Amino acid sequence: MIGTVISGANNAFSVLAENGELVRCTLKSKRLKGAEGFYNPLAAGDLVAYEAASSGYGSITALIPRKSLFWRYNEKGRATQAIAANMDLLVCVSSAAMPPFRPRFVDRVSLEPASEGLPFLIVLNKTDLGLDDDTAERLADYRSMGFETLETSVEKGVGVDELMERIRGKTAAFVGQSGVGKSSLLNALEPGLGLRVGEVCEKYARGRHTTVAAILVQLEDGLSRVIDTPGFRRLAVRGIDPVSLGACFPDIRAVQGRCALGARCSHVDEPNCAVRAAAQSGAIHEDRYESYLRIFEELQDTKSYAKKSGRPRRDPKDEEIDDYE
Ligand SMILES: Nc1nc2c(ncn2[C@@H]2O[C@H](COP(=O)(O)OP(=O)(O)OP(=O)(O)O)[C@@H](O)[C@H]2O)c(=O)[nH]1
Ligand SMILES: [Mg+2]
Ligand SMILES: [Zn+2]
Repeated sequence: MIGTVISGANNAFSVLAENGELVRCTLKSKRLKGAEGFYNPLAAGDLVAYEAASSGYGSITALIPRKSLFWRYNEKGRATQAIAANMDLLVCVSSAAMPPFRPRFVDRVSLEPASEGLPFLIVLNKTDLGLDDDTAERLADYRSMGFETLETSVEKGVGVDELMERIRGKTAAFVGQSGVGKSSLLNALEPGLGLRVGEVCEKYARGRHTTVAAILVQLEDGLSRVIDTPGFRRLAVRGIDPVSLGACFPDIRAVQGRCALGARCSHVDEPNCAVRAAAQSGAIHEDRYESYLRIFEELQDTKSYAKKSGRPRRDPKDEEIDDYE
């Protein structure tokens, strides 16, 4: 039988059967077919084949190939951790304040959907706390590059209907830093959803990691599904060849064809680089270029290290907390 993973970890998963029943499943074998090489075998949203046992119980025999995936590089486990699968839309939630807007974090999140061709929406929540000029300008900048954005306030009920319209009939995964209001937004979409919401620590303006595991929720219309995920502070970028990084930044992609070295230009220090020139003139926002440079370096670094040692690097910098300020 085929079902959808709602939540779970290790060897205990809740699977939504096609008839709408919840089945508590374990894995048939430790090495799940189709999930080899991942830190965790299954993510919320995964489609699995399972054998039904006694009523309400089952065992998962295989992972059905994913049509999309949001994953993180798990630095402790040095492996790819699947967070949410099979969504039609990835929503990156950020906030206007508490915690502050972090465009360099949004840049990082945007890379997976860009390289996968997955629709991507940037939500700016907590607009009731005030939208400063800098944030408004950055948001307009994202729109001008072709990103889809939406301003919301759960507090004032702003943008919630628009968000519902955008995700209707789809599976949408919500990701972002802790405390930006992912669970609050989902609760606002439908009364009674009851996802846990936590306070933001006043002193550091950081969330408290209230959501601890990803969970897929089917909305009342029976067609729309949302995946709430735990917030994270950092997102290490992996799995993109440094030479194709520019293509994942729409603003860089638009000008990089004019670099003197053509496709060989990494836009770091080559002569007559159109990207660097655009960053200097302001045509490309300096923060976007900064994002590009940092991620490029990170990718180069891990690539050359993996070549030498045969395994991915655990960067000492990874131990530090980078809030992308
Ligand atoms: N002022 C204001 N506060 C909000 C808004 N949305 C959420 N909050 C508050 O922000 C805090 C964090 O909300 P959560 O929904 O738990 O945030 P989260 O993104 O799910 O956080 P994690 O589960 O830790 O990743 C709570 O105190 C919410 O009440 C908003 O639009 N405006
Ligand atoms: Mg949450
Ligand atoms: Zn260049």
